[in-house]
Amino acid sequence: MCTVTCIASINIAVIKYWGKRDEMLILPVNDSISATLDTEHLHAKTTVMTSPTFKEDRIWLNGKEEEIKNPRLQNCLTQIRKRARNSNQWKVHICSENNFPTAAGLASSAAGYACLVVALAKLYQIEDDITSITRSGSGSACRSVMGGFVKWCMGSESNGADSIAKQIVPASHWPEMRILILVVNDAKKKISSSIGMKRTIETSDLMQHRLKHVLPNRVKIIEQAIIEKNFKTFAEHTIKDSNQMHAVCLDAYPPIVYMNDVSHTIINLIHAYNEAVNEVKVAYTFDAGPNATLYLLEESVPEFVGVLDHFFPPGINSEQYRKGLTF
Ligand code: 2P0
Repeated sequence: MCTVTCIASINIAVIKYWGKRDEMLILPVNDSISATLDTEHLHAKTTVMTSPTFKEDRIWLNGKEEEIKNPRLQNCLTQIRKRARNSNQWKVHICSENNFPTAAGLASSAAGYACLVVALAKLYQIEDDITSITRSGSGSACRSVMGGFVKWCMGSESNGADSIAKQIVPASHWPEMRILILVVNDAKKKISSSIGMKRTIETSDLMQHRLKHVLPNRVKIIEQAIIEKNFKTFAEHTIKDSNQMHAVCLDAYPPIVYMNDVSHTIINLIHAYNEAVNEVKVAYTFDAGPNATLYLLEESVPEFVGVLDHFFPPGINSEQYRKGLTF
């Protein structure tokens, strides 16, 4: 028997991946940029095992057996076995656990597939670049293979050979950076990212404006801001990109709405706070769900957590916030 265990963390995009140009190969319509959290907190932990006694490939997610025939999972397994350097033909058993809510817009599939592919690559002794395999599991997973700030370059080749993730800077480059995740609702989202992206690409006019006139510049600006540790520029573009992703979702037909009233209350609070301190100290971003991720510097954490505690006192559920809070 052979066993490998790996841990991979979620990543939170500041330039959103939203739209595919090739659904089969999972090739994006734009470059995206994210930060991968350290492995201490929100992570997937995956153990892969092979043994001559295993009769079939099997997978357990959070302790429950799931369908191994899932096409994306099959894609990953097929590609791994094609590139294997050893001649291990034994069946594989996969056990994966997330220590955070699955499919609630917290990039669980990114951490899960990154972790799975890294573990399988170790098991099958694959040493070359594996971002294309992680991408075939879940697009954003390719960004979770690396730490720090990571850019997934859309690439231009039709086979996806140059659609790969690259580290912009390691986490140690900006050690003062902190990420807070505000879990508004941990229920499974109603419209998956894949369906949301497809509908947006097919029906949103605003999406064309985003792709042609906004993103090429924004990607360059935010990359430079990360390298120069310019928080103000980084924060403003992070906020704008989140809002634009949700704007193109709303522009899709039928419209897609991922944020709820609590999400909007958080947005209002952050703008009010930044105005009150006369500085952009906190940035927010929302993925395909109502939960907020905040980027802020270490020095701002105590005061801002105090503000959060004041407006969102622990122990009150989000339904009460919705009714009780106005800014
Ligand atoms: C991102 N999201 O850049 C964006 C922002 C959600 C909102 O990447 O279809 O689960 O598997 O490639 O990777 C979520 O999309 O989609 C995502 P697939 P994935 O983080």
